[in-house]
Amino acid sequence: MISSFVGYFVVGVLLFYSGITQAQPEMEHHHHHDHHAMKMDETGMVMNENADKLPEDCSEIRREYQFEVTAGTEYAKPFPGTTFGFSDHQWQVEPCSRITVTFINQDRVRHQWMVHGLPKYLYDQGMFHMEAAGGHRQSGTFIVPSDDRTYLVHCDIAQHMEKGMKAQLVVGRGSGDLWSVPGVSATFERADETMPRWLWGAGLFCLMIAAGLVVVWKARISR
Ligand SMILES: [Cu+2]
Repeated sequence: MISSFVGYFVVGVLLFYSGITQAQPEMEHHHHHDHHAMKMDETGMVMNENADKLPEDCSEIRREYQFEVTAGTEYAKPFPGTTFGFSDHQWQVEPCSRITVTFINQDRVRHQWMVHGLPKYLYDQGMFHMEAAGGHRQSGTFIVPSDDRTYLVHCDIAQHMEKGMKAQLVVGRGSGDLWSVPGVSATFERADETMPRWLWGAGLFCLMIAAGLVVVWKARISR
């Protein structure tokens, strides 16, 4: 009941959103010279792209990477409990490298490839963000700083991360695996285990009630 209500709400938001993107095809013009670089059209968007500004702690671009990332339900198959997935859930790069990601969406619903925790003086809200409409692709470039760090990459659309669209970008030696990344630190099987554990608790509760009843009954008998 509640979940179907949430479903209607999400569909409503999506319809509203697609209405906005279609009603304003000149959006790209408005944002073209903006500080927060943003490309947007009916195929999706690329936000905070940065192909030339070096992070303060980098004296040069140390390496160039080109990744192709595909998104779709097909990539969820190897991971029980997931619905969506990326073709890769982990990328390893050198510090101070320039990364170009081509993001291909094979599903009908929108998907995002969003990196968090980048320096805020270069990336608004510390993120580089791409969104591809169903059946479309986007391409964008960003530069990572020099420190060893593991960055969260995910799709921010409601429930998509929980359903498998969670990944990590490891710069240098990284700073430890993130929790619940499919194929890296998959804890989705553990999520399934919470069901029996919950049932176990319920069983124990019933047993205690039964024991209590027996005690009361015996007390009445002995009177
Ligand atoms: Cu998604």
